Amino acid sequence: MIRLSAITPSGHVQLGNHLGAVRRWAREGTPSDVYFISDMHAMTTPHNPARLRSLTAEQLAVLIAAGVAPESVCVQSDLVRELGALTWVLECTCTYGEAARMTQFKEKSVGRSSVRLSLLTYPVLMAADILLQNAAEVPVGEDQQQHVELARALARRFNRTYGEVFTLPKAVLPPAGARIKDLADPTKKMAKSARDSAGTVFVLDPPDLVRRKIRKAVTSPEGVANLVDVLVACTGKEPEDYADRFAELKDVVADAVIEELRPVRERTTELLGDRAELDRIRATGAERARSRAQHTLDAALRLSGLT
Ligand code: AQP
Repeated sequence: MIRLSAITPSGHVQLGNHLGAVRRWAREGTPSDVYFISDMHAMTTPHNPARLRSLTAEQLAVLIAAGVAPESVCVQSDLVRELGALTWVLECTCTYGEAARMTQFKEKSVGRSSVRLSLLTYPVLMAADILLQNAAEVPVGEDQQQHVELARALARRFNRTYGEVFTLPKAVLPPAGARIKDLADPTKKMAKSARDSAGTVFVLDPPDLVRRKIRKAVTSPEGVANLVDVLVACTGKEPEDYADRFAELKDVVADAVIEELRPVRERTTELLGDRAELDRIRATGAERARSRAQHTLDAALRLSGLT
């Protein structure tokens, strides 16, 4: 069984990405899985090419530093030709209404005077990412569940219309930390590209900054529930285990987060100092993902009447 998931270099990796996704890829992943940096998805909102390239390298290092097996990581754009071809076939399988219903599209396009067409269509590219590799499970945080459901619907429709080729994928959510909230505004989820970074803990933030951000966290009922969720996700313990320490909740949470992130931050710094090793891991991962994609792509093109 193949598991596949991705992270988009739209900003620095944040605590929600780590607890909701990356850490699970490291703990539960097997060498046949695929975990990649979705750099093409980062172009759906205005982007800077040099920053995109540097965040891609940084995220590759963070994944490996977090313990994701180097043989299962790759970078999306290394498969740009294969993905481009399958995305077209899947766009011809998806309706406009299905794409326009996506919550993330609605949230990210609201109030913008100019919206890239790719913001509407990128869930179809994401479906191509998943289906090309025959993934059965997609470990994601809650916000990506709807996109995985779209991938499943497209796979099922294609198989019924043209012939069986795709594995039907399903989203798998973590028991805790599926939706970490912004510390300064717990009505929103924590996000890499939040306008104000005060409520976002980044995986590479130094410990004193992590502590400061957590100390300033909002303590509304939602804010406290979020801190407890972070604590449970970091330590694997139950909230009751901390019942006598709730008065010092923020310090307890800060200690747990700092300890959780320390090895990732330290190892990422080492890896970023060894670009040749990162490039080697990237090239090996691309080769592996590309060769595995070939059979599915050929079959999908043939069954839909192309090639
Ligand atoms: N706050 C979160 N809590 C739990 N899981 C989260 N994820 C994201 N935010 C949280 C999960 O992290 C994985 C990688 O996310 P992504 O890079 O594909 O994009 P995203 O979901 O849009 O993440 P961000 O950080 O919010 O990025 P921006 O600001 O660019 O939109 C996914 O599995 C996601 O569910």
